[in-house]
Amino acid sequence: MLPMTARTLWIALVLAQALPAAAAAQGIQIVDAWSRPTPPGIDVGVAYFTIRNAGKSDRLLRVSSPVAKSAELHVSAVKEGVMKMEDLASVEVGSGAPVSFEPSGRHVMLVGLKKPLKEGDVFPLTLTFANAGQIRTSVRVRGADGRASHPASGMTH
Ligand SMILES: [Cu+2]
Repeated sequence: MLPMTARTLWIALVLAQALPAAAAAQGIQIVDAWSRPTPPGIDVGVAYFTIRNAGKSDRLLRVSSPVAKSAELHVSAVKEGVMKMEDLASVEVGSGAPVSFEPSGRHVMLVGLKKPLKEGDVFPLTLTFANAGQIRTSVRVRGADGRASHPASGMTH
């Protein structure tokens, strides 16, 4: 048995070491980032992910990836029976409420791909938030089916 003072110090040291990991888990996390392979001749791709926010409210301002000339925030919506996309200036990320980017909804459009995306590829995506700053994630290219909910159109989103 350690003397009480040494034991207290030891516990304090253990807690101090645990703190950085705990702090990292409190902010914004990007999870389950994925993409689709691009069909031949198409230089536009897509990225989906979920933003988790255990901290205070924030706002996603922009995205970028070295695989494309530009990356845009879009939302798909059915208007008068037709699926259309609109630009999003930014995306609100409330505290505690996950924000999903998913087929037929919000997505990142990768415009001007430098090379086709193939199943199994992994590429970086950087998300810039108003408060949290830049957060980098890895996007994995899944099979062409991705998720079954994707509308059967020629486009990749
Ligand atoms: Cu789009």
